[in-house]
Amino acid sequence: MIQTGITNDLTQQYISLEDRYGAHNYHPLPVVLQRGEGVYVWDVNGKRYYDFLSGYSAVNQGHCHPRIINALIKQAQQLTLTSRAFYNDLLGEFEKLITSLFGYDKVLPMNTGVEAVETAIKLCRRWAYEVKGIAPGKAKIIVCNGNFHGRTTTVISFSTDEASKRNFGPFTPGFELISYDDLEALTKALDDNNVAGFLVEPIQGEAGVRVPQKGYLAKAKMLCEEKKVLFIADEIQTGLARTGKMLCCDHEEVKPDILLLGKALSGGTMPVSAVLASDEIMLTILPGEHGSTYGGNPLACRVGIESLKVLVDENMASNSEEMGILLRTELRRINSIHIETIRGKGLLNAIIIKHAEKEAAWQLCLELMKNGLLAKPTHGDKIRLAPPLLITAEQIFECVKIIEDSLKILN
Ligand code: IF1
Repeated sequence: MIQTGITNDLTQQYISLEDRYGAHNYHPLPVVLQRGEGVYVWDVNGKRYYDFLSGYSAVNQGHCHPRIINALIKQAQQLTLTSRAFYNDLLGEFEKLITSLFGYDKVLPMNTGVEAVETAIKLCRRWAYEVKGIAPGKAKIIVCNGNFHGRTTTVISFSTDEASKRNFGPFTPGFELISYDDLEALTKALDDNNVAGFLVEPIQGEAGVRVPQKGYLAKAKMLCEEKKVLFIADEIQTGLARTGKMLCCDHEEVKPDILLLGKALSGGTMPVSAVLASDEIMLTILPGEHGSTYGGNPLACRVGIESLKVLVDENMASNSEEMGILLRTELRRINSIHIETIRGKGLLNAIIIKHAEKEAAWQLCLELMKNGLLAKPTHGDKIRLAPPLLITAEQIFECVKIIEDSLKILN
């Protein structure tokens, strides 16, 4: 039985149910949510919270955005899944919209983010052997320490987080780890004709919102170009207006060779992901060589179209940019001995807590929860602050006040 130290019976009832019948693969905050709207969520007792996690950036458009929900409902009553054995009347429209929005020849639709990552790994290897001419089975993909790209066995093969990979071996070969935000290390690793790709998060989310030095992405892309290596940007968390631009790579005007999107591509309703690339790369996969049951289903396409349109129509990237600057400015004004640093871009931010006590960040999150704001620690001392992108200045000020008041619990 998970003892959460909470008094409320109703909450405890739900938690006990999950404890008894569910795998223990998460350690959630002791709050049971029942409703969401915009920047808010409500628990089973009707208490309202600001959601500062946004489903790990899947709810950029805000909870239950009316346009996205209406599109979902309407399509759900018409046609949800055809499989790719047949055409459907929405996939082409979705493909045209997303490829023209981001400037690519083709898109391969998948479901979860990690499926997009796996697809990119297969595309990169296929391109390596059939276009670049690397010897079969020799292709290498460079990846970064501190990465998070999902939880399949191949993807955790190159994780540097022990908890994500312990006793899940044997692992998939063909990956080379270098330090993140380290151009010298990248240059050295690229000095190998078997390198096919460089897979990188423009900002490392799970590692605690690690923002690389200015110019890192542009220089890395240039180094890859010089060596005919594919620059693969995992924008599953940083993309879709989260960091103040439609893509985090846009801050440095970098055009990835393969672009990965997910999470907010469906506005937090259902898993929708996408891999975008040129014809030279994408057409190395022939009919019947890759796919998935739900990839490109009409429901996902309809929701994806509306989710992209909402981001553009409601100027969410510029609001994310402005509100992010306001949030970091106001957080830096808090004069707390417990704040080591504040970092982020747009509305992808983190507070790094300085405290002798290991559990300090968790304790702070419990206090934030009590005061009406939900956030979660990542890797011990970092608390990600990533509200939905429609948050207003007034709400930012209110949330900073909640954070300032809650920090006192650490005194
Ligand atoms: C969990 C965080 C973790 C991602 C990037 C691919 C994926 C993710 C940059 C895979 C997914 C999620 C997974 C979720 C918690 C969250 C997460 F980084 F966002 F905080 F775990 F590290 N690339 N991130 O961030 O996408 O297959 O999950 O759709 O696993 O607990 P997915």
